Amino acid sequence: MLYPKITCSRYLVNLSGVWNFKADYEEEGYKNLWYKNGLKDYELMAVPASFNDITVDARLRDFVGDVWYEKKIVISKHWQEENVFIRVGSASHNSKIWINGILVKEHIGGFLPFESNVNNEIKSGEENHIVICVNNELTWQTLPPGESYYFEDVEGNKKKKLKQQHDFFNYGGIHRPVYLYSTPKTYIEDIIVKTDFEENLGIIHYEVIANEIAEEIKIEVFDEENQLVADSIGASGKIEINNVKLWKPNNAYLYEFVANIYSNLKLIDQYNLNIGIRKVQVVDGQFLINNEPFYFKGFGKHEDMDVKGKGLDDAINIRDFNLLKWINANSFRTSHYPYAEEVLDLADRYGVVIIGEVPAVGMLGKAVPAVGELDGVFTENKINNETLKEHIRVTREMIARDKNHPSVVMWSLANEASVMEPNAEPYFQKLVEETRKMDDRPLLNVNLMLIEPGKCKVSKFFDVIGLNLYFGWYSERGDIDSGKKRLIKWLRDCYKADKKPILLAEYGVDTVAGLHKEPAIMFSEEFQVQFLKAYHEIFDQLPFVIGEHVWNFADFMTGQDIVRVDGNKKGVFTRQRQPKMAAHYLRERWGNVENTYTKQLYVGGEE
Ligand code: GCB
Repeated sequence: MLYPKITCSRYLVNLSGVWNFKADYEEEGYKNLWYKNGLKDYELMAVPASFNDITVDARLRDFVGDVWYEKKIVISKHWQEENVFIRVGSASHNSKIWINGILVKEHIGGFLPFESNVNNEIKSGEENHIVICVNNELTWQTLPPGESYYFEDVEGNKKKKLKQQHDFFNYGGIHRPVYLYSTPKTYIEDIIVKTDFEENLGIIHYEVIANEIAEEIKIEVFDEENQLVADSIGASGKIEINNVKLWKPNNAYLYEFVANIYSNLKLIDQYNLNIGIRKVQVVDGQFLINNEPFYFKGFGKHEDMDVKGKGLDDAINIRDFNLLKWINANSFRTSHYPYAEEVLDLADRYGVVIIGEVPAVGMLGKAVPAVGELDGVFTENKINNETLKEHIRVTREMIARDKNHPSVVMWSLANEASVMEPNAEPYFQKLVEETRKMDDRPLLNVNLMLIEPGKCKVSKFFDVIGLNLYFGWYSERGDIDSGKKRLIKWLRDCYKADKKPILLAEYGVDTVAGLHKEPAIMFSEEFQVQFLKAYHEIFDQLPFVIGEHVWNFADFMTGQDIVRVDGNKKGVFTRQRQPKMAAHYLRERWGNVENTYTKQLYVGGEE
């Protein structure tokens, strides 16, 4: 799915801003036809933003159910001749859109875009009534899974609540921009670009998909100086670029790929895409970018901030990329869901390597942070065949959206699923099989520390194993030394069992900014530094460890719980994006660890 943009043949209207808004506390919206009759007694709401932290009303912050958004807009009469689409960047989690009282789109899933052609429903040159209903409930058949239920207090009052296993606040609302955009009647629906190179020759395999057979399709490729470096005719083909400049981690080079559709020698539609030429492989236990080993230095992140929650914010996003550069990081995982396309555009430009994750988080018999025995969830009425279908569908949506981003080097198909269960094996086998048909990037599965070495039933299907390890924090609490001993044994045992390169996908500790203790204790800034240093001493001894992603880039909001003080405080930066002591330590370490860091060459099963 192409991101909407203005080109010589397309136009768009950004509907971000202030919308009418109403939370449906009494569950009356559908009954009273709000989508047709409009909202009465509404309040004002920002789009894009989560609705939860905008007001001072705890009932709205914790609301579970339908919220309604409404906007009235006149569109140009010139759009009569065009195709018109409405497109929502994302809304959490399930949405419906009505134009002038007519349902035009339903979408399940909170982190990916959805759109609909509205030629028949929209009135050019007149006022249009747009209503979007967003529901923030989850089930065992959604990604992420969860369960809503009615809680009854001692007086018999009922309230809808959500039970979730994942450790971040279940923000709801329209999180990414809403656009109305136009295309010509014959238009480019999609572009697929795959790149490679041989010595100095860059290679682009492309496919341009139009909604109807186009007479002529012409491709032009421009370099960063806006010079035409190659062109081609036809809906698909191979383009070669001499003296290619590769897209490299921390050193991005982007070409502009321009697709043009002609009819009777007249340009009908044009779409331009930034592309990077690079190659990714996992070979002999190494992660290779452009045939060079790549060592991941960076973080698991969240889309999360004060007031806006998960609402797209360019200022925060650019600040984050500046901080990543400052701290000498080269990568991050979009834990635990696909981030905004605007974020991936920045990653392409800053040369930050991305692991794109589907929202398969919390496929677990306990809420995170989980300790003790886990109940089975790969069962008939929990994670079942319907969930698998949804998992495949969402993965397909993510790949369809993100496939052309050079920054995205790997897909993460799950975080902390209950993969020691026998039923997890056929589930993941099928998921991986289907995903490999969609794209050829390496695949990652991320395991929690309750899955003991050798107990993961699904590692064999994946290219890289991610581990989330917190010894010295969730176990050996406060005892970094003992945690470190367990860590090295654990990593060696995991490698022996699975023989796959290991990415430390999460390790870290909650740290209250400004809390200093000598000797260090849990939650102090000193403890965070000592913990990270101890882990790095181990990683540096193990050649099969191909990267380190600290949990987390910044403090983030979670549900209320006795183990969370105003959210999760494992950030190396505060929620306001200021450094803790550990940020200075990481900056120094990562300044000395090359992107191509390898510890020693090894073959097959040996370290
Ligand atoms: C994990 C989860 C992450 C949590 C983190 C923690 O393993 O993947 O979502 O936030 O632990 O801080 O407990």
